[in-house]
Order: sequence, then structure tokens, then C-alpha cells
Amino acid sequence: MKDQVNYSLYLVTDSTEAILGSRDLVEVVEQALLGGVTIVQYRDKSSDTGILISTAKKLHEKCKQHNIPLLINDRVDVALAVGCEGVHLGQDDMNISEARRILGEDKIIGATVSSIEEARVAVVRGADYLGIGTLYATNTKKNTKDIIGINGIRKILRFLDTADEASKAVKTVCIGGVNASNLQRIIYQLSAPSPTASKPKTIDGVAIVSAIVGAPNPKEASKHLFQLLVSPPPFK
Ligand code: TZP
Ligand code: MG
Repeated sequence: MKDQVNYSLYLVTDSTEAILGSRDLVEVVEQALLGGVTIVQYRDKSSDTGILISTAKKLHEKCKQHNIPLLINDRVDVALAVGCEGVHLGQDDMNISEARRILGEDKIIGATVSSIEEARVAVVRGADYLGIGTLYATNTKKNTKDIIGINGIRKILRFLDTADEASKAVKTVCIGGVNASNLQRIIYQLSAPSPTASKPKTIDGVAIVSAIVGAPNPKEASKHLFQLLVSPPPFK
């Protein structure tokens, strides 16, 4: 099941006034699902546990209708309560090995990584995918110290490509400042062949917050981003 997950257009939600505004998150996610997002992470840094669980249950219903996995940011307990497909954990969250022990092999566990060492450790601990970033500075996550750019992401992809089988197999998405104007360039730049591998490791998807959740029309925004992903860039 989880081998078949499509990471290509990965929606990360935001419930803040600055991005979601006064709109209903469940409605915005429904629109994004209709537009073609392929996986959803519920990320809400301020709601209490009760709200997190009730919102996640509603989001899970919507995602199930579209056959799209729902992951929960930070909170293994919320993912368990909801019975959704997995979690996304940062460097300060529960250890990936602990989360794996609690959630079992069938659930998806993603890890935020900003360096080769963090990527190496996340793979050893059993992450299914890596959210690599921060690609570009973004207002969505302020004070991010680890802005690594295209070159930082390339270095991590190359490391994974030349390491063990688990590293080669781990899925990857990049995050931070991705939008419709830079998406194709990013994909192109992260698909350049590795000098050492015969079948170079490329990025499996882009994780996006504001360019979807903050868009005037999240369905059209997702549809446009999806089309950009499936059509070749004009400069290729
Ligand atoms: N982690 C690194 S950057 C980021 C997260 C959650 C936010 C990305 O938001 P946006 O709006 O897609 O730049
Ligand atoms: Mg976290």
C-alpha cells in the first residue's frame, strides 16, 4: 500500500490567519483534493488536542473519498486517534524509531531533514520519506535557520544515491517557497543526473503550503501546479 504513495504534489496545511484567513480548512483541503494534490499533511501548530483530532477526522474523511493519504504533523497520538495513514516528524519531535514501533510498518513516517547527517539518521531509523528543506526562505515558516537552496538539496539526494539500499529507496520531497512560478525550474534542477549513479535519484515531489492554502482558489491553484508537474518545462 504505502509503496504506491504518490508524493508529487504534497499539500501541507496551515491554519493561520495570514494564510488560511477566515476560510474553513476542511473546505480548502477538499478544493485542493479536487485540484489534484496527491498527499496531505495536516500541520497545525496552535490548536489544542481536541481540535486537532476533530479536524483531522474531517480531513481524513475527505482524503479517503479521494483515495489520498493523510499524515499528521508532529503528533503520533493524533494520527493513532484518527487512524490516518501516518505522521510527519521534525528533528525535535518523537524519534522516528519510536514512532515506527508505535505505528507499525504499514504507516507512513516522514522526517524533516536539512543535512546529509539528518538524512542518514532518518533513513537508519526507518523513515519512508524525507521532507528536505528549507529550499527557499518563506513567510510560512519564519526564522528557519536551515535555508539550504537547490545545492543543499542536491547534495542530500546525491548522498542518498550513493549510500545503502534503504537510502536509495527512501522517497524525497522538497519544501520551502515552492510556487507555480518556480516549480518547473526546481524539478528540472533537482533532476540533473548524479555523477556517480547510473540511475540518478531525483526528487519525488514538492511540498507546498501557501501557494495552495493561501491561493484565492485552492482548487485552481492545485490544478495548475499539477499540470506544471506533468508537462515538460519549456526550457528543457
Ligand atoms: N518546513 C520548511 S519550510 C516550510 C515548512 C513547513 C513551510 C513551507 O511553506 P510554503 O508556503 O510552501 O513556502
Ligand atoms: Mg514538527
